[in-house]
Amino acid sequence: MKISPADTIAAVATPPGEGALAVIRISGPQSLQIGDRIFRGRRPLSTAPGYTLHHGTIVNQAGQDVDEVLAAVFRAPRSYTGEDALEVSCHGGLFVTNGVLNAALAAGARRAEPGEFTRRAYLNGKMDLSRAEAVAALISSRSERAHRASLEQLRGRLAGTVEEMKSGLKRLCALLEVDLDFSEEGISLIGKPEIDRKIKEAKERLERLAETFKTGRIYRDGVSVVIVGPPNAGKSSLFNALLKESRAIVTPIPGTTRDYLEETLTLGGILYRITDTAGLRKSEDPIESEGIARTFTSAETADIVLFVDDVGSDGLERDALIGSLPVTGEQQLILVRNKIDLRSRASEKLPRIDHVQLRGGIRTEVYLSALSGAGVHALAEELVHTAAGSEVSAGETVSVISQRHAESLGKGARSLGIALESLNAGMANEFVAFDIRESVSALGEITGEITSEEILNSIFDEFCIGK
Ligand SMILES: Nc1nc2c(ncn2[C@@H]2O[C@H](COP(=O)(O)OP(=O)(O)OP(=O)(O)O)[C@@H](O)[C@H]2O)c(=O)[nH]1
Ligand SMILES: [Mg+2]
Repeated sequence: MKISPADTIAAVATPPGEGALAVIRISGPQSLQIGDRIFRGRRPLSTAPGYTLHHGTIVNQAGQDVDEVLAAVFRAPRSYTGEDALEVSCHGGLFVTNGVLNAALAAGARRAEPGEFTRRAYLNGKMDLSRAEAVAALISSRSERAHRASLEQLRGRLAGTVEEMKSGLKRLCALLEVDLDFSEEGISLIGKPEIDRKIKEAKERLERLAETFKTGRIYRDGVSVVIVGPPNAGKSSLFNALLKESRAIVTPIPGTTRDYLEETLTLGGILYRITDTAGLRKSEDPIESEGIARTFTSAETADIVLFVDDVGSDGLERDALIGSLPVTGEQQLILVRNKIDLRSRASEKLPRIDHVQLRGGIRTEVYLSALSGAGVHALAEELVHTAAGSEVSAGETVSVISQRHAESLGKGARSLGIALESLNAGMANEFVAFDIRESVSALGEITGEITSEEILNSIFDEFCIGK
């Protein structure tokens, strides 16, 4: 991205399509002069104070009226970007918004790159990098928890925690270095056990924070759940029951589902991407075989695998089938015993959840009827419980939503690990301090104190234009 802060940039900030209103954003040193060229109102915008609204008409290069608008004037540094800026609210619709944008471009503005407004806000010190990233996350959040996590980051929760840890580590460095100055005189300001404890504490905190990314990822991307099992087990029926709509075709013929189907669903504020797949069996039919191959692929990448079988089916066959799935220890497997309504004894017709002790660990077994709906709600609760179970934040209220942040936190923790080793190997304080400083600079990457152009590009390229 070529960026010159001397450019004045413009973009439509609202989504394309028809709407009651749309906003065109203009930011940069020439904003108000460009405003004067395209806006006809009671007074020239360049004479207006910041935070004022003006009613008028946008006129294009050919002198034609484009739309009747409201223009908001912002003066540096009191704007989103920290520059002089204009926000023109016009009527929605592609033709009008493009008309206003084109008028601004013809009057000297340049089309903004994706994320350029927020990038400028960051470069002008209006927000730290973690907050700038939170803007993108907030816009793209699709569930309540994703929204909450990104809003907290936008409000600087992560930046605050990181700053606090950085100053603690810097203090420790200072103590170690002062100690270095006096060590010849045999005075020690801080004992080794104390240093050891402080470094360890900080390292563990960084590790815990990095760990919250797992949950953060769940909030941001949602949880993927794949329904697998033998043909006719009632997978599609369960898929429909969870979605509360008749989305997948259900028939008594085994092999009904050929290709997989994916839908989203929100449970307990978390977004779930649920996939119904083709039943697992040996098949001569090339279409069905391809469907089954896809079932394996889906199972491989899922967070949660729901293995559905008929409650009356043979356990050995089922376990062999489960064993053939590419499910790792990182993934959760829930066994769904379906069709309890067909059981003869009244007590067996009741839905329930069992936690069965197996050699490899505990397996959750949910007894339900996808047909009658009995037990489906309990399964939904179990799904929320399973996803929330990975909230291993252990008292952390901040959750990391960006991989970049998780990596920097991990890097910071590793440097502290090296500092601990140096300390315990009896190395001089300056070596210990050096590694602590490394950790501080890894943390600095999160808030953007230390960043390369490359990192900035990768962050802001993900933004939409106009943001
Ligand atoms: N009695 C009873 N029948 C069920 C239940 N769930 C599903 N069925 C029936 O079982 C048959 C197969 O259901 P599907 O949902 O199509 O099964 P599937 O696992 O998707 O099957 P394939 O797509 O062929 O792999 C249908 O006739 C369903 O009505 C249940 O809980 N009780
Ligand atoms: Mg099916």
